Amino acid sequence: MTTRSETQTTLDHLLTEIEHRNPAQPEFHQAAHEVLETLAPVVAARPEYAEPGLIERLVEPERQVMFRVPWQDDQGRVRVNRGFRVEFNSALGPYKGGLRFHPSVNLGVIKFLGFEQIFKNALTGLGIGGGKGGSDFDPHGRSDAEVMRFCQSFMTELYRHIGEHTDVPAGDIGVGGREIGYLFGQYRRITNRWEAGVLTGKGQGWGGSLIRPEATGYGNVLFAAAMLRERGEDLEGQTAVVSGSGNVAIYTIEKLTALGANAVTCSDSSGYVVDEKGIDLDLLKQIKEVERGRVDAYAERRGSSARFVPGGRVWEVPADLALPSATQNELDENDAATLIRNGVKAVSEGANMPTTPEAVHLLQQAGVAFGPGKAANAGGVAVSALEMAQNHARTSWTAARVEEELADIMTSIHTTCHETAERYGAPGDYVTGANIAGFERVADAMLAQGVI
Ligand code: NDP
Ligand code: 2IT
Repeated sequence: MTTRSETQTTLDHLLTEIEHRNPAQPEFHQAAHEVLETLAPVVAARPEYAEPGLIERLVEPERQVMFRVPWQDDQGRVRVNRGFRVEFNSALGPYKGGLRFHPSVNLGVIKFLGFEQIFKNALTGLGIGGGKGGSDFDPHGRSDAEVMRFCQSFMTELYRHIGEHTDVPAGDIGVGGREIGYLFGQYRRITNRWEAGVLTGKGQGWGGSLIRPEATGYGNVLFAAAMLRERGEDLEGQTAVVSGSGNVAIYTIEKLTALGANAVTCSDSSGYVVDEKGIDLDLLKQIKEVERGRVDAYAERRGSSARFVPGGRVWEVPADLALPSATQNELDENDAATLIRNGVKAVSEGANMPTTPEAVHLLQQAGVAFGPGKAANAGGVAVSALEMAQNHARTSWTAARVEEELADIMTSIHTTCHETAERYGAPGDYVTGANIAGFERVADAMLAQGVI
């Protein structure tokens, strides 16, 4: 029997090898460290997981596709972007994960997201593998026609790699209902198939699931509420800081408000807004979803309760809860120290890997409940899988039914993470619980299916 520390030494060697084999991919290294640094207890306890090659296979994507995406802007100029799809692991089902359109996208970013997605999707308990894709295309300031031409060109290559039984993309940063519509249209045109289950996040009326737009934000609030319940508290009357002002942030604020909390901030890459009366969602939705504007417009139109802080971070606003919902590494050590000083009780990640490893450590040391993204934001992909189920059955469920299923899934993820952490000697540590529980499910499937 190998001890935990011997196992950790083996995992540390593997991490060094991952860094050498995947140079210049710091986000992927960070995600691999986060998972592999918590697996020693389970690998030491269950010898089958120490089988040579198992974890080595897990950290190597099954397939990685990179392609040229040429398109013409409104002036007729040819632009060239790079497209990606990383099909990371299909032991539990078709690859599943979003597409991100943002100038910061590169292979390492997509690999970090795809790697996270494997464990997140496993935690949902549904039959979905892990994948992610996207492009360094920047949709900001582009006309609808430009976005459409870009999406059509992107799908003209991507279509040969995806399919309802193979790989099912959805949205992420810069990809929402509009983009999914253009992507689906081009897929249908090229393949001459009405294959609803090839993409999720589709519009109502042509295969989309009710509650999919809301699911990530709603799910994260339910996860935060479950963490608070463990401590004998609830959301009622709590002040919350939320970063971002996109899909995840908006529906996080909506659910917080519905459950009696006061969400006082939102942000984008220009700065943040603080509104002591609580964010007015109708106004925020109008500015972000309809006008595709910036958050400073919110402060201008809201009146005296709100102000815009250019370049600032929402974490300096005192709050009981923090729900980072913009992007990776947006909450660092200094931010964590500020949150702790201001008495934060829980941090729950709507975004993927928004909290730096040093900040996670500080928060956990200070006794703050910390919900890692792969558990806390799994509601989005879970409802995507429910969308696939509805598509397969050629039916659509009521909003109430989808919301009920989402609530059950989030409760079950919380319980699984909590119990797993306790079982492996890390009570209250949701990072360890999520990583081990996700790993066990994927690893068991990989072992059963042989060396592939
Ligand atoms: P959106 O594109 O709808 O919104 C993204 C928001 O984050 C915008 O307000 C954007 O501001 C801000 N943002 C993005 N990049 C940066 C950056 N580098 N610096 C500062 N602000 C930034 O994306 P989503 O809401 O869908 O995604 C937000 C996060 O949630 C991501 O981490 C995503 O991976 C994760 N997530 C999304 C799910 C989904 O279902 N959509 C599911 C699970 C996780 P600006 O417009 O100025 O760039
Ligand atoms: O990070 C994520 O989980 C998502 N962007 C959603 C993926 C999906 O397939 O719905």
